[in-house]
Amino acid sequence: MKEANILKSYELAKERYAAIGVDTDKAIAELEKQQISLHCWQTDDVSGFENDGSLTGGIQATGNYPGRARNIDEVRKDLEFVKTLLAGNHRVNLHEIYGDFGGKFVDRDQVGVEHFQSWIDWAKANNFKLDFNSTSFSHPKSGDLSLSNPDKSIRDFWIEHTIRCRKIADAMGKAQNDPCIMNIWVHDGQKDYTVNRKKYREILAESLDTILKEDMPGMKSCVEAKLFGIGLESYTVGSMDFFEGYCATRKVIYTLDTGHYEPTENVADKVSSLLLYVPELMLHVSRPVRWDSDHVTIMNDMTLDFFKELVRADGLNRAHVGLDYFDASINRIGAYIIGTRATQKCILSALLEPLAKLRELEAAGKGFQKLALLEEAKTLPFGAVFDYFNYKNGVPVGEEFIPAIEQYEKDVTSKR
Ligand code: RNT
Ligand code: ZN
Repeated sequence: MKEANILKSYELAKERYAAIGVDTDKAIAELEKQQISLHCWQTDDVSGFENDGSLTGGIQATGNYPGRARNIDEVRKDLEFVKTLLAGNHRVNLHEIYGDFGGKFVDRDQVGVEHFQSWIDWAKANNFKLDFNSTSFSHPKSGDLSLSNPDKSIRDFWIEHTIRCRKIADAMGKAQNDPCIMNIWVHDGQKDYTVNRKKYREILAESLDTILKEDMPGMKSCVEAKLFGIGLESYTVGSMDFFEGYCATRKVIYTLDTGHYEPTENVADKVSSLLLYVPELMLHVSRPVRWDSDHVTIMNDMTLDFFKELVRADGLNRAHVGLDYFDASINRIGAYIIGTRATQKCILSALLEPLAKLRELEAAGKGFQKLALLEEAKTLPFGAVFDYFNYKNGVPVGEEFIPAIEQYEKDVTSKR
């Protein structure tokens, strides 16, 4: 895109937004500060480096587009390239199975900081901050129940794993001088009618209490609620109700994955209630298509509404934004960029809402005027602001990232 056109369009857009009381420079500055945690598992379809076993735990990556990252160097190379196409400084979200195990098998109850030292060094060298996840899936002991398993030996194995993961996250946070956000998602559930529903939930709460007992200043823990997993359709131990109650009473961060609710449920409306009772939110921005399919995030109504609600609830600074999808059917790097940029678009769109005016109108009972302004805001020159944001940060504007990714595919991923 021509530089002069980007600048001219932005000047006009800025003026147009100013007329309804919105400062576009301020919105851009806020968006620049907003880190997005890039989920490492988009590079390799949630495989990791522990072994060649299949993906279990009720999640599935569909498709076999060529070029997935096969080892730690390829994952890092892909992430370094992704970074060149994104405005802002971002984070990398690692799962335990992405440890640097040096070709040896390291079981989950044996993992330690040493297996992530090279990640800590790499992150520092590449100006990334790290986030972390314990991994309860894709393991012989995963079964249907991990932390909620009545069998003490299995439960203790997963408790040990998760405590070790917290220590790794703590070390990451201390090394980067910024808390590492560690997510705990367990797939625990049942395929068919479950009668001891309360029992497993009691056990899960107890296990989590044990895991979270020690305060670790370098990290923050969060727990992820879910509707159901494949093969675990009838019962999910860590349901939304379970984790809402847990997070509210224990003051733990609630992980809200936008794919983890009934397809017709309004995910955006959860934000303002959760923020009243839980300390912070961790977001897994995803796109469910009929189910928790983890399609690539796009700028759709759900994602737009979601970020608008966050901004309207003054909650953006209480939310850690991360992505969670894994589409193996298209170019994986392209999927990253589409999803991250879509998330940035939705955040920007929320920041550009004429909120002060809308609030004023609502308070004055001016329903028609409020609806009219909401409608008109939809066709304001948003694109010119987003283009300028990317231009200002020296990354491709508009569709210009497409050839860059094609080139990387030609040079790198197609040769894998
Ligand atoms: C699964 C959860 C979870 C995983 C990742 C890999 O439904 O969303 O967050 O996607 O941990
Ligand atoms: Zn998730």
